[in-house]
Amino acid sequence: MSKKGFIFDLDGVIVDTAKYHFLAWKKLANQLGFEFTKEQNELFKGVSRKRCLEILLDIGKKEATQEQFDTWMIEKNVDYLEYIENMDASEILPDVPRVLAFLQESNIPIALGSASKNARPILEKVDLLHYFDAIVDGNNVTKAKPDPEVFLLAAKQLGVNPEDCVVFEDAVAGVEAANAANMISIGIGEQHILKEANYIFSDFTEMENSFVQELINR
Ligand code: B16
Ligand code: MG
Repeated sequence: MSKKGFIFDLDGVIVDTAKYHFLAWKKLANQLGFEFTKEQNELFKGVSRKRCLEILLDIGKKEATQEQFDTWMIEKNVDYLEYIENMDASEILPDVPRVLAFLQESNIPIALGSASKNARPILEKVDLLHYFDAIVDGNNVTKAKPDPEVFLLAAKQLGVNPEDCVVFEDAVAGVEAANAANMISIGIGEQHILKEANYIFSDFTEMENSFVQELINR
């Protein structure tokens, strides 16, 4: 049995920050004179901030100079930071601490693999930072998911071979990135959306410790 590593995505796996991203993007869209819906926000999950703004401008059929683009990226993030300011442990998705604690008690190294540049402060706010041996986020990568860079870097920082890593992901692009990295992909969400994942659970309450133990033993 070789050494295993477990990698968690942040938004949609550990906490539901998608609702705050949505409010901030909606505010910007409205300010620019168009609507932005929850359905459209689905396209933004797991996608980098820059790519999100490109998609938003496509939706609103807006052109932007480089200067405007940069300003809107900053404005969106300032609003997002306001929305997440008061986040606390009550916003952790169900049973995430149970799985993290089980892995830690089993001496399994744990990493975060997120597209967000705000990942570390969010983990601090919800008091989960102490579980993580490595944090790879939007500040450390040059290529966004579905490129495997974020997960390969996380494996490297954990000192674990990519094929011995397990990834929990809620986004299609994230599952693709995990598969491209040759890792075991566990989709957290809906079966028909995450069908490329090796295993799919609607959330962590559906995943027993015995399943996590099987992954460790593989
Ligand atoms: P930020 P994840 C992603 O987080 C979000 O799903 C995505 O909607 C967001 O645009 C991206 O982080 C960047 O976030 O603006 O905070 O850098 O799912 O990869 O944890
Ligand atoms: Mg996600």
